[in-house]
Amino acid sequence: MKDDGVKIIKTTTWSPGPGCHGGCGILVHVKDEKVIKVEGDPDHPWNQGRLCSRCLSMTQYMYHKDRLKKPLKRVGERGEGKFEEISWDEAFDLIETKMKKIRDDHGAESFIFHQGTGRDIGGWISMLAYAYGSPNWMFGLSGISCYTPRLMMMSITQGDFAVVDASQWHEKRYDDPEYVMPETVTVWGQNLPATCPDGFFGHWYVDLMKKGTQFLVIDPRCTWIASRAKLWLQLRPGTDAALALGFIHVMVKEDLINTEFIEKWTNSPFLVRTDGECPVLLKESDLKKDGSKTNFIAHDPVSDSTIVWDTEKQAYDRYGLKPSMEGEFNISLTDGSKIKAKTVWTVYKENVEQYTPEKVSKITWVPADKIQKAARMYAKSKPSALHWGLPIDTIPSTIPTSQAINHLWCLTGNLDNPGGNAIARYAYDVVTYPYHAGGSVLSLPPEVAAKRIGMNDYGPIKDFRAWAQPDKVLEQIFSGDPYEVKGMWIQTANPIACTGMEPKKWRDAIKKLDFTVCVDLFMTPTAMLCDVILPAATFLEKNSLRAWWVPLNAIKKVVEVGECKSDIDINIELCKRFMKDFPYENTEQLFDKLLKSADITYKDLCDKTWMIPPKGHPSRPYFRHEKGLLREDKHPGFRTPSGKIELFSSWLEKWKLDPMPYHEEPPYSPVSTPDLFKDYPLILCTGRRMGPYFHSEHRQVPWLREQQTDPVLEIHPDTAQKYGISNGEKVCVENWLGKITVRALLTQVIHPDIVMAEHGWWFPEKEGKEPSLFGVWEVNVNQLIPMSHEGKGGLGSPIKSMLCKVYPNVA
Ligand SMILES: Nc1nc2c(c(=O)[nH]1)N[C@H]1C(S)=C(S)[C@@H](COP(=O)(O)OP(=O)(O)OC[C@H]3O[C@@H](n4cnc5c(=O)[nH]c(N)nc54)[C@H](O)[C@@H]3O)O[C@H]1N2
Ligand SMILES: Nc1nc2c(c(=O)[nH]1)N[C@H]1C(S)=C(S)[C@@H](COP(=O)(O)OP(=O)(O)OC[C@H]3O[C@@H](n4cnc5c(=O)[nH]c(N)nc54)[C@H](O)[C@@H]3O)O[C@H]1N2
Ligand code: SF4
Ligand SMILES: [Mo]
Repeated sequence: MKDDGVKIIKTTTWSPGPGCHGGCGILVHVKDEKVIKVEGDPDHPWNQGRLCSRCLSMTQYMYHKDRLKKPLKRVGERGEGKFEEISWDEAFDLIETKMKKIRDDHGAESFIFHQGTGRDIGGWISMLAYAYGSPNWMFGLSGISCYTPRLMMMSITQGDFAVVDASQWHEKRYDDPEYVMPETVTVWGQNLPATCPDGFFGHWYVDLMKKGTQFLVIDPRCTWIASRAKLWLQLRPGTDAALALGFIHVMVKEDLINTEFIEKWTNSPFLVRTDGECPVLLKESDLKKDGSKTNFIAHDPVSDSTIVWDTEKQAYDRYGLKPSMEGEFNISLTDGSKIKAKTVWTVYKENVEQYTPEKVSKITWVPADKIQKAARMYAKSKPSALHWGLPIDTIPSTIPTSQAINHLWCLTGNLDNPGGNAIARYAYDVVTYPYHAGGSVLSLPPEVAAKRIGMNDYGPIKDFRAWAQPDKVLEQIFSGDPYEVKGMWIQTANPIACTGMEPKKWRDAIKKLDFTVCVDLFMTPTAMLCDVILPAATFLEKNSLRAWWVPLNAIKKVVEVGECKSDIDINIELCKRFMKDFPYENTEQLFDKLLKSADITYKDLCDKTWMIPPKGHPSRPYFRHEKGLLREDKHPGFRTPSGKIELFSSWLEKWKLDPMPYHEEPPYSPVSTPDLFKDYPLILCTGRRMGPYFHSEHRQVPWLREQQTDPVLEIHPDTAQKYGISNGEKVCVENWLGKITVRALLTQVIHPDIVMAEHGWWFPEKEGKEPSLFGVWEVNVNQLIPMSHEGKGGLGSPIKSMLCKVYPNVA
């Protein structure tokens, strides 16, 4: 405490407040039980004192006059805007009665638990869903098109998620002796200085730039980083798989791959049966002779014969041979039949053969010589690190696209090495999000999990992450098939303004349900349609923790505002009402359980504020695959079924998806729908982030709103001229699904054949009740993007690559 009565408290950010995925260290200045200022904590290794405008505006956000401060109950018709304040006891009683009745009458699965992006919520909302008994916990974005595709593809390919190593695992950061600066960082469809997404802080790229790292940028727009890059490839949206395969083609042709790494750590020497319609990975049971593990094959030059052996180690010991990466073999199977087989690497090379720079250039619009140059720049740099962003998730071909890009670092050995792609695990393995029905907080019995919507349609929905599939959920709300959906709990989501594609369908869906609850901090277009609204606390008004990825952080309750409650407290109270033997009495008990793997109590973590795992811990780099730190069986290798990086994916094969990467056109494009393209001759890209705003949030906050008052459409000056549009003019953006009116921003950063629209817009100052819903229908670009276009595995959707026309708004 200083003399002026100001207390300074160290804590960590996480939603709600900035909204952001970041976990910055801050110093909170408190006077008379009120926050008067927030500043960056210079000692926190993550942000080292730096802060964005959203955190710096926290006082305006948390003490805003429009903040919800008491529970509300709807008293008029849905959407009429008539609510009355009720006490928390009344709210909990009402919710308990209504939700239990739906559970009794229709089964727990008929209630959907809907969240938005990954913030401090996944653990607590899935806990509530499971305590109630519903398997239908959902992130409402069509095709779950944010982060989940990335997480899943990296998990099934290499067993773990990986990010650019910007020294974030070290207390001393760039000065740590173990750390090596990346020679090149490739930024693939990501705008980090504005977005700081997913456990990464934008300033780290600026730090690396200053220290001499060169940048390769792949983006249809000339972003801030692109303007400072050594090489920038301006590709057509949604063609990233072709580009990555073009890189691989060049790398293989010019021998820019790390053969030693590929031989040792990937499944390239495994055998693929090639005499059927499509290549099939041969299983151990097909090959084994005496019950031993048989995975490798080689050509013995002495006897000129094919050797199939038990384990890699035995092969080395017994024959002194390395597995053969390449070749075609005649194999006798255990059932006596004879077949033809090739190694994975052989079929892999055949697959990439077709992606010549010339062909890829036609698909992507990137000149062939630039493709070659970029592939060389990426592959020759040592170490080389690569990060991809949201646009790789927001396409129906997200699975093969993520896979192709992921392979770049697997083929060059830039994985788990300093300055390459570091494997990112939750600090100390403290996990709150469930990755399967056996979640970290509560588990779901298999017969209940089996009712998850989308489970029977898509392998990834069945086996990874435990989300319900949102496109199928929306369809089922209207069809009632195979069972009726009766209610929705919405916590951290705004489907009408942001998360939902075809948002008018979501409006009708919400209004069709028997009972809906929204937990938010402000009245939103979505909350306006709900039956009960609960006021949530900001991160400065709650206790919580964060382990995404490092450090392990405490979030501390500093003050209270109105009667707002934290999401965790709200959910624990309801869990106790819905589940007889709910195991946690309060948040601290729950946190202590989650922190067991870090061997610390929540109270002690609060005293420290943050902790970084020590060297040698499985959640800290490097070279853990060599030391047996990644796998449960403690063997060297990766956390995949085979222990190898699976270039030919056994999971994709199991899900009846193509096991190797390929290019697929977006569903609406000049190539796939040439007739539509005649009427809608511009590619509509959406959702490039705005620094002052997090998605649909923050339009109320004066310091943020003054940075940008209304939504804009980025359009190239030549294109604007062609359509008679001048800078700042209101324009209509239209396609066969809908129309919005926004302001034209003439800018050379965008390709002439592409326009970029912002997402998440509504106007808190406009009429809230229907039909206006805060003016959301005038500006919400999601009206031009369809639902039910999810990709083959139930993941991905065409959020960033649609078609449209643009014309001056003369009305
Ligand atoms: N300020 C702010 N920060 C945020 C958010 C926010 O709303 N506001 N949202 C957060 C969330 S949930 C997310 S998912 C992240 C997303 O953050 P990022 O992963 O950085 O993604 P975007 O900003 O959507 O797009 C990044 C870049 O991709 C380019 N791009 C568009 N289409 C394509 C394509 O087909 N291929 C390639 N290669 N590039 C393309 C765009 O031009 C843009 O420059 O940001 C997070 N951070
Ligand atoms: N066209 C287009 N649409 C997009 C995108 C795009 O690129 N283009 N991006 C998509 C992506 S990647 C994402 S992740 C989604 C994001 O979609 P959302 O996560 O739904 O977006 P937000 O507007 O950040 O948050 C929704 C609501 O949650 C409230 N909220 C925030 N934090 C908390 C909290 O901790 N507790 C509670 N109870 N409430 C909270 C906010 O006040 C807000 O009203 O949007 C998607 N929509
Ligand atoms: S808005 Fe910026 S400063 Fe705030 S938590 Fe996110 S990354 Fe950190
Ligand atoms: Mo996202």
